Amino acid sequence: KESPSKKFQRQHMDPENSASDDTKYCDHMMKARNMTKGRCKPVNTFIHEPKEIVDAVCRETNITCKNGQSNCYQSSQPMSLTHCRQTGASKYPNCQYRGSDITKQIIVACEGNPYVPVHFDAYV
Ligand code: UM3
Repeated sequence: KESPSKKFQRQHMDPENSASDDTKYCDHMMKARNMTKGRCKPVNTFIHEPKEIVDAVCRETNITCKNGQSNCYQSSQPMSLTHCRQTGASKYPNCQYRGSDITKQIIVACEGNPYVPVHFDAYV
């Protein structure tokens, strides 16, 4: 079975690509990373930074997650992100997305040993 950290990497990590204005990025990536199976995942953020940099956020400032859990962490540095959001006209199985390239601090939830990101909570 896929571990929570592998799931985070599949859904949120894309260090190879830099944020681009390619309007097809989200349509392609949401499908390639298996987030359009069974339903269209409505919102998902990809992080264009090295894994070591993103893993290290688990050692930064501890904050409360949106769901009230206490294991969230906010990056001190802004990161290169592509935020994908399903379009209003998009209907499963034809999942369509709009992408926004942004540079923002991220908030992730961390778990396990090693203590690594398992959920993308927000950007600020
Ligand atoms: N999500 C993002 N970016 C946002 C907000 C939410 O990727 O700015 C994702 C995280 C959650 C899901 O999936 O939407 C529901 O909140 P995850 O726990 O698998 O990371």
